[in-house]
Amino acid sequence: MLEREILDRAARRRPYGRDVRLLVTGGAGFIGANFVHHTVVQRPDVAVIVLDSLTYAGNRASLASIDDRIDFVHGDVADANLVDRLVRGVDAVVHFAAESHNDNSLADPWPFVRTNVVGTVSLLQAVRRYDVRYHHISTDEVYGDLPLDDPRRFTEATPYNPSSPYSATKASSDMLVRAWTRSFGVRATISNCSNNYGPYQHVEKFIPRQITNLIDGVRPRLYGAGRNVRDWIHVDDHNSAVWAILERGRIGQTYLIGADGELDNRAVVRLLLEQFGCDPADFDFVTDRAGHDLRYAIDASLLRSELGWSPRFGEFRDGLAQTVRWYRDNQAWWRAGKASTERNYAAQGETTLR
Ligand code: NAD
Ligand code: TDX
Repeated sequence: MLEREILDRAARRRPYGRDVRLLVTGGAGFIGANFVHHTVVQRPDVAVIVLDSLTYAGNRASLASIDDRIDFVHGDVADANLVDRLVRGVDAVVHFAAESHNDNSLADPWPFVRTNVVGTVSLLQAVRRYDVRYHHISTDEVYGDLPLDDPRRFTEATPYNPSSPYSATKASSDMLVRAWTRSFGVRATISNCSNNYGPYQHVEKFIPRQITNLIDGVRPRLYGAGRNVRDWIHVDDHNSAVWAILERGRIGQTYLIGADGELDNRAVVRLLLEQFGCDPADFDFVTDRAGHDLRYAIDASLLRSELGWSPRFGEFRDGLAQTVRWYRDNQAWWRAGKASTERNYAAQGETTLR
């Protein structure tokens, strides 16, 4: 559909006879695409407009099977005029769009500043102008990292202490949301989630990179000593939490999203090797990431107790097996980006250590 037509429809209220009009930024990316699929299936009362600039990380094919159920606008969240025209016609915005990969932010921070910081301001100005409900998607990385042997986990009260250019821009965007809420009364909520896994995740990220390596008979690659801990959550559990916050969250509140999924990277690789029937020692250590955060861990008590949310995916092993199946069954989706991703890693200086 022509962008003009979508804008016209967005400018009029509820042209489909549906109850809620929702603008989803970054809806062609990993979590955003899963959110749009989830919404189309679970919430037929919601009309979805996706705004996505289709960077290397955005993939139109992720939405192909529901194309007739959504409106898609190819555009930039930092384009304040476009954002203003779109926000004017909706009831709520969920802002997923971001430059999301730590390694890329170390190589070139500028796109991160533009999309994550300037893009957020452009949305905040528009939701302020039209008094539109806004939900901001963020990350646990804003809190920095925790020691390995430490009972503490991140809570909503943990001070911000970001390590990478990526997490510093996400922390900045959270601060901007808080400022617009306090100073201008914007009706916003924020969620900070831990590491997601599941279908449609770009092959640059840890789990899909190792799965697609294994499909191609290449050994998984662990940064440093592989001892870094991430707190894994299935993307569908992240998105059900986002819906709980959209519907029942307190305005101005931050909610941490996590599913008690702490594992070190070696353990994840061992589980993958097991699922491919390989020897558990069949992996390589490669150059560590600069400033590599040691451990993330989320305490999601507030989300659970106040909003009654709980994750549906119990066993990480099962969610991982489902994800492996998805990458085996959807090779056309990821093959196009695999070689260029690996060239990127090589150009960033990644070498095998032992
Ligand atoms: P992704 O990189 O897979 O997708 C990002 C999407 O945003 C892509 O479709 C891309 O084309 C789009 N985009 C980028 N710049 C844009 C711009 N200027 N204008 C419009 N669209 C643009 O990212 P993801 O992993 O799906 O992450 C989505 C959000 O969730 C991000 O805000 C990220 O910080 C946050 N988050 C991610 C994780 C995770 O584990 N992946 C965990 C917590 C929070
Ligand atoms: O090849 C690899 N080998 C490896 O050991 C890659 C790509 C990563 N790693 C390690 C680095 C991390 O310790 O695996 C862990 C996960 O790495 P990423 O997938 O790059 O995720 P991370 O840096 O933890 O950030 C992710 O979670 C928080 C998302 O990319 C962010 O967008 C989100 O905010």
